[in-house]
Amino acid sequence: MYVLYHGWRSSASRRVRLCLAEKGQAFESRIIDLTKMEHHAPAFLKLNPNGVIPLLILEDGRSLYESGTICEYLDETHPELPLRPADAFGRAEMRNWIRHVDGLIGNLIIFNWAHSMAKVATQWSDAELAEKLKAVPSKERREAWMRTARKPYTEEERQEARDKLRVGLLDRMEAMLAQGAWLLGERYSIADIAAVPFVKRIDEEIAPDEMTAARHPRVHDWWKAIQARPAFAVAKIGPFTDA
Ligand SMILES: N[C@@H](CCC(=O)N[C@@H](CS)C(=O)NCC(=O)O)C(=O)O
Repeated sequence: MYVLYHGWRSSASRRVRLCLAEKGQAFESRIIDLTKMEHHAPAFLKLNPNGVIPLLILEDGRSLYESGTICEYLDETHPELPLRPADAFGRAEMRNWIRHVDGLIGNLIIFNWAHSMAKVATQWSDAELAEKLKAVPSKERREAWMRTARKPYTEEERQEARDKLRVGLLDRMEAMLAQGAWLLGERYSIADIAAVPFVKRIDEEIAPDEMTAARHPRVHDWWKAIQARPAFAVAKIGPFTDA
């Protein structure tokens, strides 16, 4: 059986759980607590030098990271009910979209880390914070942890992030959905899966007013269709905040 190192609220983990659910694949769940920096432990970094979740351990013991790559791997190895376009061009477009959505993650972090991560990180002493930051492999994430612990994002920064998600995600999706019910046309694909965790957060906290039928009608319908898929419930894409 697959073993998935993940977090219930982690966006990238949610993608992989959705893909596993679409493929009807069970997995052994290993929760990584980001507030305890378990993803920066040496044993974890050995498997994913980027120090992020998710991480999938295959049945033969090999491991894979990067949610988009994992989803493609799962689709290739479980080809029934394909989640990728049948042609090379379509698959190339799908990868470009996933890469584009991945590039927006910083805008999500501004909102996501203000909850349970901030609750814990603000309690660390300067010495503890410095020690923890030493293990964070990327400069961007060191900065994100530092901001979360010491310098909360301002309302201006939050608005800028909100605007980037509206233009870079929702407006782009609205245009793509003119071609069909799903982002790449008539076939539900990993392109849709890639957007789900972002849209979930926009809908529940970041900019719910942008999700109305009046503001983004096609995204509004797409989101309803996504939530009606049996895999959505199986993947447990629940509320992000404790409230
Ligand atoms: N591009 C990566 C992004 C993974 C990622 O950023 N994971 C987040 C959770 S959604 C994480 O582990 N954050 C903790 C940290 O950066 O310290 C993927 O798609 O797998």
